[in-house]
Amino acid sequence: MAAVGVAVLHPRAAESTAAQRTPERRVGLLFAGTGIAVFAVMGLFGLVMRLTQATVLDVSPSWFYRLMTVHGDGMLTGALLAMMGALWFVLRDTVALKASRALACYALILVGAVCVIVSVLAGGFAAGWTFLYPLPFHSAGQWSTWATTLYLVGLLAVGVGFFAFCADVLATTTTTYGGLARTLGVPYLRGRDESPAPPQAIAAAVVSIDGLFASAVGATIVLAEIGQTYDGSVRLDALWAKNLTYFFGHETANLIMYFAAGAVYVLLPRYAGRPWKTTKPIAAAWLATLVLLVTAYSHHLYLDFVQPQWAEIVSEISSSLAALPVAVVTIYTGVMLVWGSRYRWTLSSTLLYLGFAGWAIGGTGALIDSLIPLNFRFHNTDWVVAHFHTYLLLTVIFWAFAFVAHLLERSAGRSAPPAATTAAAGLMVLGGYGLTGTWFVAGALGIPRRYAVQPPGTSGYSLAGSIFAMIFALGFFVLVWQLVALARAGLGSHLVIVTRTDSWTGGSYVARRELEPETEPPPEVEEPYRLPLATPAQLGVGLAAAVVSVAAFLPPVVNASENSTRYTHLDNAGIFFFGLAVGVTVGCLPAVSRLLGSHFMLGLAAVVVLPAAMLLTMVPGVYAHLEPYPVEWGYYLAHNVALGLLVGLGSTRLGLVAGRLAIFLSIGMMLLFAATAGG
Ligand code: HEM
Ligand SMILES: [Cu+2]
Repeated sequence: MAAVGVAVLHPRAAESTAAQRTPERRVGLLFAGTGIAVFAVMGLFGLVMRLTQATVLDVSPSWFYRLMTVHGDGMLTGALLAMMGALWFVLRDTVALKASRALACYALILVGAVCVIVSVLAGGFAAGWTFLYPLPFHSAGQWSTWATTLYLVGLLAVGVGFFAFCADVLATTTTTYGGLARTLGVPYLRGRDESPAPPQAIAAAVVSIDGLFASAVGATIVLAEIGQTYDGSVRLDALWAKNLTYFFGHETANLIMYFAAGAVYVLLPRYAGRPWKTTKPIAAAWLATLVLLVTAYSHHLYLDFVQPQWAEIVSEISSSLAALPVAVVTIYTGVMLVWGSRYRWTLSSTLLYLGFAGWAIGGTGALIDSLIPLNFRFHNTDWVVAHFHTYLLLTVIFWAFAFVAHLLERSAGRSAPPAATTAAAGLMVLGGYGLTGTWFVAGALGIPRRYAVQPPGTSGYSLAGSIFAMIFALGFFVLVWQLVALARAGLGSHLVIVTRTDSWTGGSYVARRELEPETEPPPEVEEPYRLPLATPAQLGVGLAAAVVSVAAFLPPVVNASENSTRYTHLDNAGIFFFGLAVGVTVGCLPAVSRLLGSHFMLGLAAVVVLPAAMLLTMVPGVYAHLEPYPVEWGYYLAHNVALGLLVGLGSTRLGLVAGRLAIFLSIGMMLLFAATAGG
């Protein structure tokens, strides 16, 4: 049976590629299948929007903006899900990720998505997927507060699912490859490591770290806005709010691409018959990306003159640089891998290859827009819509299709007929680039984005775009039809028919049994992972931090803090920090750690839920009326200490890398919240 699913691969890769194991296959299909289903529905909404701008359909503006909001959120979530599944699938060859954890994250994301859909379609929420403050609170009678609340809660659930996924991937991958520095290839770059981690592991570490940053920052702004839904006295600082929102928004949209790159490092070689090895340029590029990913977002604030000038300069430099490392290195090495390899052209591998073009073209469009003199012209025009649709639709979505085709081709043991592959790919390329092409032209002419009713005389671009979108849809139908055929051909390929003898009657019967997996899953890494504070010196640092933060309780500090909401929040953050430092230090004591055991999921829940609880109770509506009463106020402070303590204990269950990062992020959330919600 070794031949099952291998016939479609390159002969050289077929020998070294392990047969697909059931858990990976199922998780991959679930994530990517959901992503593609979401894509189909949201694509239809996209077409309706474009036809409205073309004045062919007569959808009211309030419905246009609802569709736009749910389309943006839905597409990004669907694409992210698909690529999370793909990266999980390729990592699982060497990293013992647990399917149950991936499924828990999936469930949370789904619950969040349902909340968002209800808030938009039933509640009328239509502030765009970026929910930029204060728009959610100025609905002009289009939606009520419950819709805003439900929308924000939905985003929070999606973010929590994503955070948990990243924490698990980071903890397990870095433990498997011997720590963060080694996984990222730092000793290898310095010539001290002969066998670096494979590129998909490097990518996984980088995207999960940046994913944790993005979701922690996103959660902070979402929680601050939720605070305003039940405490009308809360006012956020609009500039801080915008910074946090775009940090989260830019990051998440961008990360999808980098998740995808990680998966392609494994999938492409299976058709090229050559391994995609870690090289110094690849390792260096990902290291640079780790930093550039978090500094590039502020190109969304070029037009905000109150933003400090140094921040604008940093963002112009990092936005320009961000495109270079991974994109160029990956596209170049990927195309070289295919070049002269007798590449095996199947449905999957064709889409993989075509995806590189979207990344190069869309990336160039982004780079052009990130240069300040040009941004004056292109800011908030259809140019922006053009560039991100180019790499999301023509790269990420192509790769999502390619990933599912890869799974199905292998269980079917064949690919789609060449004519069908050509038709599907050809129609989608023509339709896709036609669609984004009309946006590039419209943007260059200055047509603004996010206008339900576009400037008079420009509906021709929208009409052309709509026609191209329908051509794309035609290609998509051919593709789905082929995928269904492959799925049916592969049904039961993991089962074998065996003849058994009934032990009682002695008669024999035929039964189907799961094929024995030919390869063992990777060995599980032992939990709990290495502790965040491992040596006596590190424990000493934890203790010192606790002692220093006692200052937050000193009467002069407390009195001074009562004069402004911002300082009250800072003081609360200090009190939380005290609890946190104690919790981490105690949780890392060997005896206590043994007692706590290996409760990764419980630790993760503490790290995710409790900082959120802290921020939700940090609004004046909750604490202000307690302040005059010493005992009640004491309870409030004790509650903050307790939350910090439990977050600290929880973080120790996440291991050295994810645990330390979780500690850092929970403090960061408090400080960012104080800066934003103190206004
Ligand atoms: C299937 C073909 C697609 C069509 C026809 C389509 C159509 C549209 C249209 C008409 C808009 C509004 C543009 C404007 O501002 O005037 C839009 C916005 C958007 N689309 Fe798509 N789209 C497609 C695919 C995708 C994909 C694959 C993604 C992401 C994976 C995506 C993500 C977005 C986002 C994030 C926005 C911005 C929403 C906002 O401004 O709040 N779209 N799309
Ligand atoms: Cu951006």
